[in-house]
Amino acid sequence: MKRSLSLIAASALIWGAAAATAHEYKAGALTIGHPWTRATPAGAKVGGGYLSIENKGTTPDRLISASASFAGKTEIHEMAVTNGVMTMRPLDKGLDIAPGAKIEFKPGGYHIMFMDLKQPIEQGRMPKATLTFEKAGQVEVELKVEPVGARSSGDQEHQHKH
Ligand SMILES: [Cu+2]
Repeated sequence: MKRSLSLIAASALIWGAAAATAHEYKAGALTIGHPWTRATPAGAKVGGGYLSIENKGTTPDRLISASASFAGKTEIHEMAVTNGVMTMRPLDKGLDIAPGAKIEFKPGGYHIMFMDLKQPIEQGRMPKATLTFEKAGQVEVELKVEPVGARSSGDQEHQHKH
C-alpha cells in the first residue's frame, strides 16, 4: 500500500513537470508556444518575455500589445542595429503575424519587455502576462521562469536536439 502511494506521487510529479516545461496556448488560428522569462536579480527594473507565435490560419493577425500585473509598463520590442550598435526599440504598431508564419521571441531578437517591475521575477512561480491580438483577442499566458541570464528555456533546447 505504501509503495503504490509513492508511485502515484512520483507520476504526479513527472506530469506536473511536463506541464510546466512544455505549455502552449491556442487562440483562434494562433498557437502560442512555451512562454518563458528569466529571474531578475535584486533591484532589476526590467525583464524579458519570450515565446513563439504560429499562425495556422489563412489571414494575417497582429500582436498589438502585452501587459502584466507585475510590471508597470509592458512593450513589444525588436532588436535593431543602429550605427553599428545593437539596440532595442518598441514596435509601436505591434508585430504582424502572416498566415503560415512562426515567429520566435528570444534573447537577442523579438521580446516582450517588462518595465518598472513591481517585484522581482522569481523561479518556481508562473507569472501571468496578457497578449492582445488584433483578431485572436486577448490571451492570458503563464511564463516559465528560467535562471538569471538564461539564453534559452530548457524545453526549447531539448526540442532543438531532435
Ligand atoms: Cu527590450
